[in-house]
Amino acid sequence: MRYDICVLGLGYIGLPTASIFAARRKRVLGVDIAPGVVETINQGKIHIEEPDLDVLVKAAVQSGNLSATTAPAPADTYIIAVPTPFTIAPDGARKPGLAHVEAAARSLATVLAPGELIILESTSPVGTTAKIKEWLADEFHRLSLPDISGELRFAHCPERILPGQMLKELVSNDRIVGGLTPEAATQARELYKTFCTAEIFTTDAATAEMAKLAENAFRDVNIAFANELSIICEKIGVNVWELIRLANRHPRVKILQPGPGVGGHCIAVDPWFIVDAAPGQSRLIRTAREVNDAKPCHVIARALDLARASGATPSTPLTLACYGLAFKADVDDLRESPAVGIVQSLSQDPSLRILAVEPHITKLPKSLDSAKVTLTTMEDALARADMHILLVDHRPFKNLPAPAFRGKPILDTRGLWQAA
Ligand code: SAJ
Repeated sequence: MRYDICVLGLGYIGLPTASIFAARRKRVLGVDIAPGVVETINQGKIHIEEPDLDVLVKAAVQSGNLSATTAPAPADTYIIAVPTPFTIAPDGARKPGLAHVEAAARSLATVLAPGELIILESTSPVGTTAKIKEWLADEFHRLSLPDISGELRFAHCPERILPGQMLKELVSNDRIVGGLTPEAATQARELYKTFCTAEIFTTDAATAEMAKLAENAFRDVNIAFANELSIICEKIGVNVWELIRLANRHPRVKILQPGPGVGGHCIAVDPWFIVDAAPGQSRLIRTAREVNDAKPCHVIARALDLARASGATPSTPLTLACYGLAFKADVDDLRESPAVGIVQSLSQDPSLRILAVEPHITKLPKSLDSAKVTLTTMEDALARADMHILLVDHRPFKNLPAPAFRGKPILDTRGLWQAA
């Protein structure tokens, strides 16, 4: 069968995108290199947690418009939505990791035909869309196939959806579509109109690539400001939550919320692609990354100080309850989560026993699967712990009354329990 769309990568971006196209009656083939993921989706189930995605995927698979497999097949449009992490070079520099994009692009060589459109959705360094064309030309040459790279169309359409609100934002967020040629951008825009009810702006591929990086760097810099403020306020004895609430009453001030660090695979990654491209010109963006990356160490030091002050020693260990492991509120995603790193580091301390509360999981991640960390419920942690540390502002942790803590010390990195 010939597909309308072939989506490569069925993760947090690829799966919602493939499903929403299928819900709009496009014939969609989803491709993932993990056979387990393919099997799950073909059963109409999902391997990630996102509100309402289960219903959408089930309906898409049952309608026959969405199926999954491990290798691409001919389609009018190919959408690449694979991870773009960074790698750390021996000198410590963060380098964009484009191996998944390159592999996905090269895997298309045997199925492509002239006139087809290839869209890169993965957040990528400037120049990646153009590189896809080069990789394909190289692959055609390597496989002794006719080089049709000049007859294909290439565009970058960065995803901008927020985990936890993906299906809503997929439809209602404005989009930017950057083509290697104007025709490619127009063709991609027409396709996204299938489900996107907001405005779709066309530009060139490099501008679209940089726009996405700039958006996430903007957020990172603003979170770094909040995180730095929180440490300054701690030093000078000011309640940062009250300070931010009051400062934000200025009509042109909108300070974000401090936290235990910045997690996830977007905001903590993408600014490095800008730094890598222009190291001498991106001092602020680099410093923001460093400020945010240093925040978990600050939280660990404060937790240990509080534990010592509460009498924790190796012979008289205290039980510390850590609330939240996810990278942010109300999601199950533990990847690149500062909370996980903090809990792991605290669990190494011989004077602490750790209770971890994470309502979105049933099993601890491997990095915490030691005898010193126990996954438990909020009620159990509140009853048993000698100290409480809030790491993620999940809904169930909100509005806990002071008596719930039974006078035990608390460290609130999100301002849920201590906000003025
Ligand atoms: N955080 C704070 N304080 C805040 C806001 C966030 O500490 O005031 C922390 C969160 O707890 C989390 C991290 O920052 O650890 C990132 O969370 P987030 O909600 O800011 O962003 P993501 O990573 O879930 O999604 C971002 C979004 N980008 C922007 O808002 C500019 C989303 O629109 C993108 O689609 C997504 O990155 C992506 O895939 O690039």
